[in-house]
Amino acid sequence: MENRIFNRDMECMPRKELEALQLERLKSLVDYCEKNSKFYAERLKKAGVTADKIKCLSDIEYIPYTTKDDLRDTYPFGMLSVPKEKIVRVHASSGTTGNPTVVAYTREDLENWSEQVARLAMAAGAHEGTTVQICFGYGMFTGALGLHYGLEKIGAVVVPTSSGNTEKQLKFMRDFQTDAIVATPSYCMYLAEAARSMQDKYPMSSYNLKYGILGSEGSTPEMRTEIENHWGNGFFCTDNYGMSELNGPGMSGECMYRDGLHINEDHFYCEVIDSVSGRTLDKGSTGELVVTNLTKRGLPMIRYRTKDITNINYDACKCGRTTARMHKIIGRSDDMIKVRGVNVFPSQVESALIGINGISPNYLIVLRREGYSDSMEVRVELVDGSLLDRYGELVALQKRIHDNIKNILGIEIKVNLVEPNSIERFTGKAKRVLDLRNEK
Ligand code: DLL
Repeated sequence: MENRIFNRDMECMPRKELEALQLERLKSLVDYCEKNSKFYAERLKKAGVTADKIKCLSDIEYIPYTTKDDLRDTYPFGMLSVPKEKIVRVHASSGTTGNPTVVAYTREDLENWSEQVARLAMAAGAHEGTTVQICFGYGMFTGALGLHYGLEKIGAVVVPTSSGNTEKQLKFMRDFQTDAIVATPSYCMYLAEAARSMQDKYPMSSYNLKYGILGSEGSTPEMRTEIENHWGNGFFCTDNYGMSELNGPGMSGECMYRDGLHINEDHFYCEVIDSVSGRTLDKGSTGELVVTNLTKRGLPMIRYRTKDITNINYDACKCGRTTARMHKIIGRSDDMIKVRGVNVFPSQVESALIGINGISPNYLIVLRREGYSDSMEVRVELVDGSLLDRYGELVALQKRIHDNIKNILGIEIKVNLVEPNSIERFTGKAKRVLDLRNEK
């Protein structure tokens, strides 16, 4: 893959200049919020912060955090900083409990967002003329439209198939000779499995797929290798991160060297904090990511607590970009599950499973309460269902998986091997945990 950079001036800026620009933009954001945001004007006043008080970037610590609850409490438009008529787009998160979180964009916000996505999509391999199929669901989710406009800005040939309808997806992929797909890692894997299952009719060589711009959910490096092997022919995928509160996709993404996700730092100022005490951690430490969107004006976000766990590397990258790189998301402070007092991230289970022959990377963690204790079952799909009739082999495979997971987590678990294709597939974000501990 060629190393292309969409906006060299911004992405390769000397760090001193970049930090000066961040400071200037932070002051201007605080000043803007004092004058235009009822929500932030009150917060800033209470904290005794004015734009003049911000002398260096770490002075941001005077400002309190913003949380998802703030957005929910002010649903739908209580955090707007412009009259509603100045908003040209609204998105919302699904909101499984309570009010969804609504986010809104001015025209200028949309332009910035497209620029952010264009940079990352190019870092991931897209360029003018490449055919890119967007397999994210179009709608209130930011993934599809975010990538759509970013890719159009680059001049890519955008194919907005949306999610679902697997056979059609694959047909367009073959007929249009699609170069790249945009999807969640789990859906990209699912499409590869589906393509393989139709190999008699359409050989894998009938696809021209070269890379995957993946994101919106976590994937371990092992899962990535599995996806790449499933597509074959040198298929290469990158990880892309973002969240609707911070525009959507476009906050950070991997370049061809895949050594962390480049942050669009001229737009996003990042901190890492201890999620329990709320204390800011030293550079390089692992903790919860807190982000300030320096250029957003419709619905600004200052020190937003993402709940995502990562660390940030500020060294320059081989690709020439000087922007800091965040580690792949290690987990979420709220999808971390506590099992008998031990912290477990689904990603740990995923990395323990990958590389074991005979199983697919589709799994489900089922938690139950047995007496006073938690039990954890890891349900894993077999590739060959006939193994269920071969007791000796089945037990050996079960033991291997059990030992791998136990070595990583340090707790006892139960492994349940199940028929191929019996675990639910998702076209959007995959759900890996079924917590039945509070069920009677
Ligand atoms: O998922 C935005 C997005 C769309 C990013 C497409 C990348 C590509 P939300 O639906 O608001 O926004 O979900 C945000 O998803 O806080 C993370 O927990 C998780 N997430 C997003 N990208 C990644 C990733 C979009 N690359 C929430 N790795 C975030 C791990 C991710 N988790």
